Amino acid sequence: HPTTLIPYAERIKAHTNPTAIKILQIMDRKKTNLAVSVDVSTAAEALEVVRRVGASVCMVKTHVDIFEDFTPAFTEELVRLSKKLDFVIFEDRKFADIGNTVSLQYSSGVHKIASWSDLTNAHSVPGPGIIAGLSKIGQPLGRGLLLLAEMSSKGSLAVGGYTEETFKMAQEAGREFVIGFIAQNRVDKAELLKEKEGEREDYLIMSPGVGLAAKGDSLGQQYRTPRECVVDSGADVIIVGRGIYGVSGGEAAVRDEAERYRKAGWEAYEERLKL
Ligand code: 5BU
Repeated sequence: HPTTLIPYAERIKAHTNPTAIKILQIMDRKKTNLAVSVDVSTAAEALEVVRRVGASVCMVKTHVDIFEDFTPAFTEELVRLSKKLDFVIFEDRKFADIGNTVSLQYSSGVHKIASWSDLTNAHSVPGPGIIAGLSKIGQPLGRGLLLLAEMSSKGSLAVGGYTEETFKMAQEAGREFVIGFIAQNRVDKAELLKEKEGEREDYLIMSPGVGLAAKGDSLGQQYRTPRECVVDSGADVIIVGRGIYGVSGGEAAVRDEAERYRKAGWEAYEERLKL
């Protein structure tokens, strides 16, 4: 795939969305394509994990609706840490409703996601109105959106024609707001990429379902190694949750494990540039 042979830093010029540019700049600056997902039960624990892994990651992914102690103080501190430790914030909200509803869910309620999260994601199942509803809120703030083109879980229905139509929906929406996909493969097939003024369309592919030890869990999650994701399947960002925050051995172990995944992801990226 042509995009996978271009260094992250060179791909910056193919983007106009501020969040896409920021992600690629951080990846290049910190030599990391690792995102850590902090799916712990309290905001306080999540911040502890972020302080430990922050130096190793380009992105921190949250599910803020998990926290039993969520307050706006959490997002304030997360934003502060994102500036200090140099990462972007990705609330993995997986919006899935009509445009009007998602624009309210994105801007309002307890979580006010658009006010603090650089990046969020949406299912394509409702049709392009979901992109319009989210972009109305997020684009003026410089936020980015990923569409869910595939999932890591066993038996996912986001395959084949669904995945292809999701790609086309993103392409039709334009890259001012939709900057890429959550997927297991390069869903931006080389033959579908359009060229404008000599510049080929560039999308960021982010893959969850990454583990160096486990192959899956008891609820359908399936893991691949960083190398399988980045070299074999062309992912740009690897997303790791339990493999990092779930490691036993205390604070230092979590930090070391994040570093181990960062190295594995970065070495895989360097390997693919030489293909
Ligand atoms: P894990 O602990 O590394 O299995 O966590 C994976 C995270 O990525 C978790 O927050 C999921 O909600 C998220 N995820 C996923 O695992 N697979 C997918 O296809 C998508 C999201 Br989309």
